[in-house]
Amino acid sequence: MEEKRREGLLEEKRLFFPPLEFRSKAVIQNSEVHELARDREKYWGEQGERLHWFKPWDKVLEWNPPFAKWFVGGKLNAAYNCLDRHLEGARRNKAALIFEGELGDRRVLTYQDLQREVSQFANVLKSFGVEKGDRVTIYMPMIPEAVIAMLSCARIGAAHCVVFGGFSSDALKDRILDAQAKVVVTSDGSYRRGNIIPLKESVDQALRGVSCVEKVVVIQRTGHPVDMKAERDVWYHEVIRNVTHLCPAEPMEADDMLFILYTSGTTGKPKGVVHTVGGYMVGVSTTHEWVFDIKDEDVYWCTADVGWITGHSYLVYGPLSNGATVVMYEGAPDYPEKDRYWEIIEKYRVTILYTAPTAIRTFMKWGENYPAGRDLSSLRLLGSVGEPINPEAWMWYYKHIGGEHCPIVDTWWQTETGMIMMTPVPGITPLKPGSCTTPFPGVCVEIVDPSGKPVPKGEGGYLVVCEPWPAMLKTVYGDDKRYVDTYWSDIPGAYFTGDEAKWDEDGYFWIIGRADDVINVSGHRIGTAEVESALVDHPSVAEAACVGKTHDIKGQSVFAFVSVKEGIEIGDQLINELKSHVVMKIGSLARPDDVFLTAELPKTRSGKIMRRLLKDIAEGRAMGDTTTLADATVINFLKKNIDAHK
Ligand code: 6R9
Repeated sequence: MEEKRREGLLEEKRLFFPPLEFRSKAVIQNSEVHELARDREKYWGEQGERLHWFKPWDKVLEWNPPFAKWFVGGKLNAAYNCLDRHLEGARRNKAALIFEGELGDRRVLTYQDLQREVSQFANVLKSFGVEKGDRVTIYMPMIPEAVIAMLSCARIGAAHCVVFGGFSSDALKDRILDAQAKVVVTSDGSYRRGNIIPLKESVDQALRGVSCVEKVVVIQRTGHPVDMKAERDVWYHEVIRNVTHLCPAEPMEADDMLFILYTSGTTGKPKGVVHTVGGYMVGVSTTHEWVFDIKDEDVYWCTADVGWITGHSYLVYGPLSNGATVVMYEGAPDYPEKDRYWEIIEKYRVTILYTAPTAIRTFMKWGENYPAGRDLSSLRLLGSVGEPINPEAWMWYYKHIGGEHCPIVDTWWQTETGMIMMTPVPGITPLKPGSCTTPFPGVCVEIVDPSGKPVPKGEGGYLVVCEPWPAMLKTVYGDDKRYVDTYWSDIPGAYFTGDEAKWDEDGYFWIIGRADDVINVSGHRIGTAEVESALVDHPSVAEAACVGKTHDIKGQSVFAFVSVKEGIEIGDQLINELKSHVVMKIGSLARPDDVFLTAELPKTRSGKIMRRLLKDIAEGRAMGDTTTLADATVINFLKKNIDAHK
């Protein structure tokens, strides 16, 4: 796929126009919106008006490259904008969250319910000494309390750091320490395919030797026995009892921190991406309304976990700021049956579905009988995010889920961009299967060569953002230098996304994939350096190098080449041990599908591991130029043994 896109073999000519029925009712019908947003500051200033400000801003943007301040002088609160604002009118008793548990249990929270519980929990956090600017780590399953905890932090001005529940205790510990969190919010466990994942146990392990965390709040979800440490650990249902639901929302400077979210990069240490209140809220609120064409009567379902940026921006802050009804599902798509998603859509009459290509490819594999057995006629719009969607999967989604009448919004963006950056605007943009089409109004994205010069249409290069945008990250937590080095140093004058892309004669963008050492496994970013350092941590390993291998369902999988220390026996047992070691250090999402053991890794004469060759080997294709190799016997060994490995 990646190769096909790069070499231009992907000749996708099909064009799908917005159905008249959709277009005539769309939020955005004026096809000139992109033109009208040319004056970016004016445009984003107008969009700022959609929020409630305690104090209006003085200036839309202050730009000291590469540091931006949006809505300077303005004061607002994200939780207030997601909740309180909706309580005055008809939305007060509207469902904000429709939660469906894996076991089939359901909970509906209206805007009023949510506002009350968020205010109560905000008061609980305050009683634990959490103040504006403090950090709270949230390590939770997909249950309403995860959203409640996030909004409670936002209400009092503490920054939340949500860590995906699939991360191991080691990974959790790194993130708690980097953020110096004061409180951890977790649950006893979470359900996955009927099994219990013991989250509290991971928290206990993570907190060994950690002194910054003063309290651990535990939500009872599974009810299995857990250890509660005296003084430190408290049950959510106990501490929230009898707490007042009056808690004024803290007026925050637009540029204050709303949250930190960790993401993988090219080095072993995950980066704490910092998002601010004002710009982020304006960015996600605007894009959520325009891209998902959101109306009051919609039932909107985003399948992403709150542990990822998609969960933050398009399960919590975007939709709630727009007063939407959001479906939240706890479990796996194949539990108890492979039609669980379609059952949920049928049950709640979902109108908008936002999911990932890896899920769509999995559904394709399971076959169209599953969706065909359910009534999906309520759907009117579909979305995709996380990785390039291949045209076959796009067509399947369009036909078998959307019944050939729902536009698909393929949305390109990142943890760092905070908001959708490239996407169709569904009422006006003709769609090409596999292309995220064009930049969102008010966003400037370009494809450039290494010197920063835009490449002509029909060609490819590095994907950059050339103007500041409201939901852009403020910095890397505690490390401005890393922010500058990582994003603003490769391409002169622009933010480098780390992606490679092409644009066609019509100006449509086609993402090829990551240009850096990041592997996209099922839409999750895995840094090769992170997996490598997990492997090298094992006592038998001398050196490790990982590459991404094309995978039918996951997009890419991790392929690890490992050289072992002298005297270590090579065999299946060690391979399994190494895979488990990576799971323990990072989490199962980083488990290598392949581990190839070797005595030596191929290196250049200057000692650099030749990843390009490893990638050729992993993909099973002819090897490129090997002349710079220090020792050709290494590669011959790899070549010979890779067949045995298959
Ligand atoms: C939102 C999110 C970001 C990376 C990004 C790119 C890939 C995301 C995509 C896409 C092609 C799309 N990506 N959306 N590639 N088409 N529609 O996924 O954030 O987890 O930070 O990942 O994902 O490579 O650079 P994040």
